[in-house]
Amino acid sequence: DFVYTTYHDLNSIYSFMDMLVAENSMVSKVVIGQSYEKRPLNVLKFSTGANRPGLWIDTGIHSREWVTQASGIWFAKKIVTDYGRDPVLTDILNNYDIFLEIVTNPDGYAYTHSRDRMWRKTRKPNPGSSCVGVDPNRNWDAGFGGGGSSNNPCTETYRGPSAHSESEVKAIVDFVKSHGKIKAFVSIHSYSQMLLYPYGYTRTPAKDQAELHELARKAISELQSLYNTSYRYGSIITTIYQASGGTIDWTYDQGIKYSYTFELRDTGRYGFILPANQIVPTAQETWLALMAIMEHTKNNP
Ligand code: 0X9
Ligand code: ZN
Repeated sequence: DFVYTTYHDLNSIYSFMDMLVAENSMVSKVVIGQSYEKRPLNVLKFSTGANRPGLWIDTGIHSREWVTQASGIWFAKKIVTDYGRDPVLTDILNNYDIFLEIVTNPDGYAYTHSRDRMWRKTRKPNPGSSCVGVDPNRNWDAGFGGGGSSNNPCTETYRGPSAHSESEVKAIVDFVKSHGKIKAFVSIHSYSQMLLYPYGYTRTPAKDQAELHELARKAISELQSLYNTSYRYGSIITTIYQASGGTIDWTYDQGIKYSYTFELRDTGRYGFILPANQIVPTAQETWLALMAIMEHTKNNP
């Protein structure tokens, strides 16, 4: 049986997904594209009926943020376990499909196991530079090239040659556009213990700022109720720092009102190298916040 209390390599996560699909009729695997190194970009689809609007969750777009992929695995198991048992999740899944991309940057994730545990970016070479990779959270067409992103391929926040130049990003762009009915989009990072909403590229408040702020407050209060983990919350630019070309600014500008980014545990003691005994508690508390966001989305169509 699969172990949720340790970190797994890429092949082990791919096997987990196939096992979950084999054992649960509500789960299927959608391949939305392939990475630069030609790995599949697998999205788990949890669905109990046809033609439903969608809720999106991604983890691991920054490959070194291992607690996020590990939490994504736990969320997948939680969804199949709780459907038909937890009335709130059951109601959500009777009206919405959930899409979960656990390894959003597979080339980077493989590299964090084989060569460099602290690798963040994609693994696409940059012509004219010996430095590899693009920051997939600066590559979206939302204030692309603005403050808090770099044009230097040797930096951790290199935005890439153009918006959506990274196949890992473009695959999600194409998926969101062709689906057409994604109602909430949650992109999960670590670390800092924050729940953030748009914008990151501009100080202009999002038009739904008041509602997004109130829902963030509710979500983090649910999160804190489990292990007393404290989170900050607010817009990206006012709470963490300016970041242009970020995922949820693009999804919000596409009309997905409930666009959020988490920064999971911790606040810096271990940082990206979070001890494995914190995987399950991190996933459990985060799930409560995700449920708050999904339930609010369902109740405010
Ligand atoms: O810098 C980032 O990309 C994020 N922090 S991290 O340590 N995970 O790298 C924060 C950016 C805010 N999120 C979005 N712009 N979506
Ligand atoms: Zn990140």
